[in-house]
Parts: sequence; structure tokens; C-alpha cells
Amino acid sequence: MSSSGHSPGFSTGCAPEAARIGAPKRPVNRKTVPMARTATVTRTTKETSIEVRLDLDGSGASHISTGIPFYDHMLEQLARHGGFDLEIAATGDLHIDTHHTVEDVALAVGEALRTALGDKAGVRRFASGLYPLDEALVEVALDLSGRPHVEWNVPMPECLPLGTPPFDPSLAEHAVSSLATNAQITLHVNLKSGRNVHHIIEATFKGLARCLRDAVRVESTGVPSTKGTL
Ligand SMILES: [Mn+2]
Repeated sequence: MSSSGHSPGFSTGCAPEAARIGAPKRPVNRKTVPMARTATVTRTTKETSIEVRLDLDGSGASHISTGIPFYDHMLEQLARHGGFDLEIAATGDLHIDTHHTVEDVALAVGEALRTALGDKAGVRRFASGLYPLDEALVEVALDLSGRPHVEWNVPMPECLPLGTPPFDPSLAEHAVSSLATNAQITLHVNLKSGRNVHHIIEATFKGLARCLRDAVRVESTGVPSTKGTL
């Protein structure tokens, strides 16, 4: 039996001073209270107005409206294959072109990812894979490193912009790198093969989603870094 004074069998009629002052009125078992990994990001500039809600531990449900149908289609892939719940409501200066809206939505989603991940306690951290879509094959590897770094090796075949308003294929790199930069992840994307631009971009978003799903999975305790922080 310990002589610390905490044992209920060791009655002195009075608990030690430090134990009485520091003790919570209703003890909480932290292990039974899961941390919500969610974020809400509002981003407003003269070019765009964006609201993003993200739940990393969702069901893949999404409600996405950017005003750019092809981009909505890609962001739905992110939610579905990431296992996230994702809501995005964006309005932007589409009368100029789709560039600002694509970029700012990606920045907001990246910020939501970074915020929802918190201190990254227990996360798997690394993920990679090969993702096919018909003839297209894309390799994605990422690290929730806390250091934004993007290697994009996806030579896009000549292609007309996709959808109306148009999503120019060159915006795929801008979207993915903006997201990764604000999420503070290290990301490599390599096109292994592919001819259809829709397929190449969609395989990229699906691969990014699947890697994020794997990397954010909580599989232990503590921060997975010898530095002690990510
Ligand atoms: Mn598609």
C-alpha cells in the first residue's frame, strides 16, 4: 500500500492539500472522449469568398459548390476516397477566369486539413500508392511533415479546358500544390502513364485522397517524429 495519501484505505480524515486543490470535481477519463478532428475555414478576399467545413473522421459525404463543375467533381473525389466529410461553398470572380477560385478553394481546404490535424498525435503520417483510372496511372506519396514541399511530375497532354466554366488542365498542379502547401505536407505526384487528361487529373485527386486517408489515420499515441513535433 502506498503512503502517498491517495489510497482510500489510508484514512487520515483529511486528504493531502495538493491532492484536494488539484483534483477535478468530476474525474474525466480522457481515453473515452475522442478528439474531434474538424475545422471550419472562412476565407474572403476581393476575388473570392469561401467557406470550408471538414471532418477527417467522416463518411466520405460531401456538399461542394465552387461554380466550376469539373473542380466540384474532383473535390468530391477528395471527400469520398479520403473518408472525409467535406462542405465547400465558394463564390469567385469567374467572369475573369476560374484561376482565383480554384487556387483559393485549395488554399482553404489545405488550411482546414492542417487545422483539423491539430498536433497529429498518433497519426500514421506517411502514405503512398499507385492509382489507376483506365489508361492513366498516377503515383502519389505524401508525408504530413509540417514542411510544405511539392514535387509535381505530371506532363499533361494537350487538351481543351474541361467543363463550363472551364477548368484548364494546368490548374490541376496549382490546385494540388496550393492545397499541399497550406496543409504543410510533403507531396510527390508522378504520372506513370496516361493519355486522357480527365483521367489523369481524377486519378491524381483519388490518389491524394487515398493517401491522406491513410496518413491521417490514428494508429498509436504520441507524435510520430523523433523531434517530438510535426
Ligand atoms: Mn470523372
